[in-house]
Amino acid sequence: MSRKFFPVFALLIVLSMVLAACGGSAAPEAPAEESAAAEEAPAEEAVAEEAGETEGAAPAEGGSTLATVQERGYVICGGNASVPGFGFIDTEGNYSGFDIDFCKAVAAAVFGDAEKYEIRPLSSQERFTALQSGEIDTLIRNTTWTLSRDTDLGSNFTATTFYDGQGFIVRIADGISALEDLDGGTVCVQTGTTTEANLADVMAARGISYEPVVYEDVETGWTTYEEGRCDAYTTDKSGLVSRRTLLENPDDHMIMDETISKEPLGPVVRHGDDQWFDIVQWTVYATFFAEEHGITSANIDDMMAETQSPSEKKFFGTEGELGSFLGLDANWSYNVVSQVGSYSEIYDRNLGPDTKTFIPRGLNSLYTDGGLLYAPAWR
Ligand SMILES: N[C@@H](CCC(=O)N[C@@H](CS)C(=O)NCC(=O)O)C(=O)O
Repeated sequence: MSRKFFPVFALLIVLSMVLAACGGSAAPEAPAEESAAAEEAPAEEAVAEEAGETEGAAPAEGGSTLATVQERGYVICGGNASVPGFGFIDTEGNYSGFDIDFCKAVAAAVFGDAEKYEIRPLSSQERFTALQSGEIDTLIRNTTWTLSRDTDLGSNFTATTFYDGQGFIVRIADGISALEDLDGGTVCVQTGTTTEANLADVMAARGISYEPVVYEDVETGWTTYEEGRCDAYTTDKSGLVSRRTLLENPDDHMIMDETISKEPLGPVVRHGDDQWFDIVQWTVYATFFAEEHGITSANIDDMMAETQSPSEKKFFGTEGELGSFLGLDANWSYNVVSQVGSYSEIYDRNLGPDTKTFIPRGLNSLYTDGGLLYAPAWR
């Protein structure tokens, strides 16, 4: 089962789109730094209102998310619906993407069935409130690990699945190739993101004057850029590669070389539930381990039958009791890889050379290939 939509959230999204449209969200607003802080703080009343009102909601703080998820029969991930390659909903209501696959991996680890998941589409602003209220079990949606989110916002970042950085897309015809060329210009940026504050910091540090064109709704932002009402659009480079594919003439736009920040993206859980944190984190590591060991969804049964490696035996669950330490079945990681794949399979399926959203692996390569991906010891 892949449960696709949730009426209350659908309503919230429609409402926010209506508000964004009515409120002319493309108009410049408060200085980026202030509004970023305001957007990111979880609205306490909203959290209180939402907590407990959702059927099968996970415990907002403490308690066993695993028990709640098992009782409910599926895992609920907060996802993105508008970033192809990472999290995207098609016209038939089906989700796909790199982040969606990691939600499926968690479902495979917990249930032995990668289809036992539901995606709740969340905007940048909604995501932390949804996590805090127990509305979702895990947030898997191009979310950057920052100190304040990891502490003050009550979130715990598990393993990073995608090392990213913030960039800029511009119209080639405008001849902009460096940040300095944006002096006196306008830059489209979405609220509730790290993007907004990074932009303000870097422009101030480099003495570049610009006008932020701040919007709430992602579609409004891209329309604003496409209509030429801002000179550049800034977000994570992954988001730029992804959304460029949706522009009317992608070839008219280029992503500048400049990378102005570190944006480590990965699944997030609530404070107060170490077991659930471990499950989500080690699910990601299972995909790294599989790539490190050359295990794929295609060869996993042969590898399991033939391996003499102690750590691979533990990985397959044919030796040891590692699964029970997580509260899962012995073959949990076998289920992750056989049903969803190794990290490289997940990456290539969504972001590989044969996709429209091709992004070279770069930092997202194994440590043995010069990247940052590294699974801790399987024992
Ligand atoms: N990684 C950054 C930015 C993530 C982000 O939300 N990016 C925007 C721009 S592509 C997005 O996904 N918007 C989709 C939406 O709000 O529906 C963060 O965690 O704040």
